[in-house]
Amino acid sequence: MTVKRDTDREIGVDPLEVKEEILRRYPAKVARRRAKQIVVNRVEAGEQVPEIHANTRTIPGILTMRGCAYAGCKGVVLGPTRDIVQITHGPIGCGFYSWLTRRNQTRPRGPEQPNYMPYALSTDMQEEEIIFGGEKKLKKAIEEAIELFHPKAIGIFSTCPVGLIGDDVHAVAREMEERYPGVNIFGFSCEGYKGVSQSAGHHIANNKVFTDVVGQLDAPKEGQFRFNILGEYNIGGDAFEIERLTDQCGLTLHSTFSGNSEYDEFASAHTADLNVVMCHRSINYMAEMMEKRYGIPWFKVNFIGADATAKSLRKIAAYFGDEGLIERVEQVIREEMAAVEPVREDVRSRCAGKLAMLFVGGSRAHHYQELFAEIGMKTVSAGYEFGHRDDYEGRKVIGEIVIDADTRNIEELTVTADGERYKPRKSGGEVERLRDTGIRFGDYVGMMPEMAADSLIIDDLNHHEAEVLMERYKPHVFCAGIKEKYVIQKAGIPLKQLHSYDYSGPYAGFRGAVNFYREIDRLVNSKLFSLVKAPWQESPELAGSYAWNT
Ligand code: CFM
Repeated sequence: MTVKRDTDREIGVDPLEVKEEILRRYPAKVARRRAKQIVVNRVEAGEQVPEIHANTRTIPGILTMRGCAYAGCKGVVLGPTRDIVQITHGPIGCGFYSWLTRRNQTRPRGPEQPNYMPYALSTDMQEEEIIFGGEKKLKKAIEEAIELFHPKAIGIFSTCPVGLIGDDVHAVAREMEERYPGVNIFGFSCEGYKGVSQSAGHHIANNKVFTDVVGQLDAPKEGQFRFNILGEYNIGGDAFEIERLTDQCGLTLHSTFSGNSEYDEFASAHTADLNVVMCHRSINYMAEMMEKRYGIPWFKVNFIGADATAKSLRKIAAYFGDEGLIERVEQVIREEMAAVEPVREDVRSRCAGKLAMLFVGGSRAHHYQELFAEIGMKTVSAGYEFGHRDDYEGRKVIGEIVIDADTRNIEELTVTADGERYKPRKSGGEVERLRDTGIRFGDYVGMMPEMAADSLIIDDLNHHEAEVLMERYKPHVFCAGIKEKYVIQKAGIPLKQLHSYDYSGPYAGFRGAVNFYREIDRLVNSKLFSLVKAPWQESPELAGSYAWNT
């Protein structure tokens, strides 16, 4: 299939028909299940949107885009931290393929400061350990790591076989901590199969970092207006751009979970006065738990998109309520926007009216719609790989979510206020006043209320469905990951990787927005893709013969 498209025509696609066409290919039972995960959007009063089925098991046999719980824990949440030694307990492939592929960057404060990110540490489990147990080898690995690096902290990440054979990584962590006082050693039961996707791994990571790291160090950073950013992982240097901006504004970024981060920053994060949440899916648990235990309020921000960045900086300034800060933030926005606007207008003149689709993880399919809108492009279809209903419909539905066996599998911590260190950061009256200005504490609006009616929302998109979308909508750009990239491009549609950024970035903040506009301009206006001829156009069927006994 190669998609032929006329530029700038009306969309003229009935989303319901597309949904029916998708479902027609499935056996009845599969079609019934998928029907609940494919929803035509409607937005009614009170941000009410249709219910979508999400965070449930992928049907066996379907080519999903999802990853595993280990990926969500080790790769996503802890991966970007530079000075926690991270040991993958398992076969070498799990450690190797989660090593640097996400393009999270880091910048140690000086040449003498530790940075373990360039290392892939694994116990390299073999048959012998599968049969006789791997705890001995794990202890040896920890010993070696301590001798080599003298780290402050070590995380042990469990892969599937660890759970299957019953190695107790937590007992090993306790034993080794006794042997090496001063090194914080903690294990994660993040076996790949622990959940229906990497989302389970986020939750497991949040829990352990909260119980074993946050609150270990009562050392507030120097500076005014101290806050943490949760759910920003410094892909392609995004966190560097955000740090540049918050520095200019005179804010004190205490810690980022976990882009460009250090152990001590996590350990003392409870001393900051505000948490702002970028990626709601991966870290909302931490925001909630820190609020309950330490009294730190949180609200959602978005640094993807120039207007969204400006809005987020304004919200943070309003929260601290200092006139000087508010003025500085306005000045930074003015200066930065002056550089953004001419590029945006120029790119918009070539991109307006073109169509985008976004199928990414658990938050970017929402955030990046901002950037497309800024250059006049429409998002006609979007979905998450592993978002939950609250990521789609907004946090207001959390109470209605049916807890199934897979969710119950993951521990939900009971968190209470810390006797000494709980401290409300704002009085009730101040919170009310800020709410009136539009700050929604402890809330996330979700993706669907911010999307146009009739856009097609698809959870856990698969290969067959992506093909139907391409044929019917003929989008000008399709955003997804490396597993989708070449299939889509062979059909003549440019694919922008929104996980790794295709070796580019940053895309956050004002400079990031400029990078993104330019790149999308190059992609959607390139003649290259109309010249692509997929191999199957010439010979639609593969022919082959077995070499048998020759
Ligand atoms: Fe959050 Fe992320 Fe994402 Fe995510 Fe991911 Fe990612 Fe993602 Mo890939 S934490 S949910 S588990 S924003 S690695 S940096 S790009 S799928 S949309």
